[in-house]
Amino acid sequence: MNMAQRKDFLDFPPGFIWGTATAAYQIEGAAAEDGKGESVWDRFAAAPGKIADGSDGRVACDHYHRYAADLDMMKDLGLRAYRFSISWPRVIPDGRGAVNPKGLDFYERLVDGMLARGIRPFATLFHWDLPQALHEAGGWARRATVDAYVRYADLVARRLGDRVKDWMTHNEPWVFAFVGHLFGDHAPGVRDLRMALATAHGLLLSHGLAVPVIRAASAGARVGIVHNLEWVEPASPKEEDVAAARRHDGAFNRWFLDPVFRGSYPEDMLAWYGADAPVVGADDMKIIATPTDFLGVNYYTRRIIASDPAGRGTSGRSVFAARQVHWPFVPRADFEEWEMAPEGLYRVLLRVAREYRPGFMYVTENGTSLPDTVGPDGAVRDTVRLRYIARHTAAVLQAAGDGADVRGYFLWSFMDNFEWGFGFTKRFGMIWVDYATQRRVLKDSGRWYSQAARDNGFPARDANAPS
Ligand code: IFM
Repeated sequence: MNMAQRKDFLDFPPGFIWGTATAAYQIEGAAAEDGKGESVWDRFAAAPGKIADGSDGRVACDHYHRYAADLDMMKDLGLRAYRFSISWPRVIPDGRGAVNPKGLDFYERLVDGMLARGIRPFATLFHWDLPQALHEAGGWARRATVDAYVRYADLVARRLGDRVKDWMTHNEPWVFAFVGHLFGDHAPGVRDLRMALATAHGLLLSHGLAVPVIRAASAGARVGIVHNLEWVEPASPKEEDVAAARRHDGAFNRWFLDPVFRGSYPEDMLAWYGADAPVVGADDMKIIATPTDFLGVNYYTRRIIASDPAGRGTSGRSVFAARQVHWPFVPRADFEEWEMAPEGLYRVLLRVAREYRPGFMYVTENGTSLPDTVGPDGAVRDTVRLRYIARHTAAVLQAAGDGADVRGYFLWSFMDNFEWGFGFTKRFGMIWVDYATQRRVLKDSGRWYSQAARDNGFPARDANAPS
């Protein structure tokens, strides 16, 4: 059958990747097992009052012990790509000293387990679990941490690079830098703009330095970075609202895209940050702009922004003199700030393709949290999520049709997990997890996604989209 001709059906390009994603600290557990060192998240979560439900990632989904059964489920669902992250302190407990062979062995078992099941591994090297010792030595603001990361990237790529060919240096530097070092809601819980910007710079610099190192260790590897991007619109045509929206876009999107793809920080934001802007070494920007193969786009929301010098900015702070405005009628996720706006994903992909020419792209994360429960019939009827995924993947298809080279979509997340400062109160998975027993239950959305992956598309009516 010619799959491209199905009537009333959204056919995705041949070879489109339907994957799923997780991160080490959110699922692995085994936080102090087999020689793993302490990460900033172990330390942060242990402090009273930091996590909404008082939980931590010590056990999480116990994936460290249950990975084989989890991969079996992935295979049974017909998912052929898995984006996972490697825990730096599991591999090098203090970040820069002795290597922990058992840590590397775990990732080897995991990767071999994927390959044995026909699942393509997409590895992220840093998804926020910085070794605590490196944070105490000054964190990403120090060149020593940048160099330690490059050593770690080299070590992991040498060990796994014959089997892993898709690498991501960092996940969402914005979140680690700003939520962790300006807003203080994430580990390591610092509240200092200068520190946030220095952290972001260290992350970007380490990315640029690691790209050739990974390529050298993993022949034929494709290497990229993952940014969380938002579609931003001013709340009104008023000059101050337009300026606030531009500032939000500058802080959130351009501060991370411009260096990687243009080799410079945006001028307007450098002026806005003034003396807090990072110290930039002579070759830093050239290094950060080392050409990559692809960009990973994490998309969760659009934001409508109004000027408000004293008001709540993103994440409740006014550093950007802006405030988010919600439109009535737009459904929101369980995360109050997040509007369900698939057209924003379409626009982000086209904007990035046109303005930054990043090679190709993957949507490396997209998904939504809902207060899922298991019904008396044993099912999790998460119709809202199902529709969310259908509409967002339809937006990806539309963007691909309009010229954005997007080659895959990774649903966040494979299973419910530890959602950082929200602990276990948010459920993003296609699989529901009972944390007391570690029972897994496939949600309706997971069943739908599995079918879409097998069919490389789905009926247009699922997304209310024209076929
Ligand atoms: O759970 C996170 C993930 O670690 C990074 N991107 C956003 C997800 C949902 O908040």
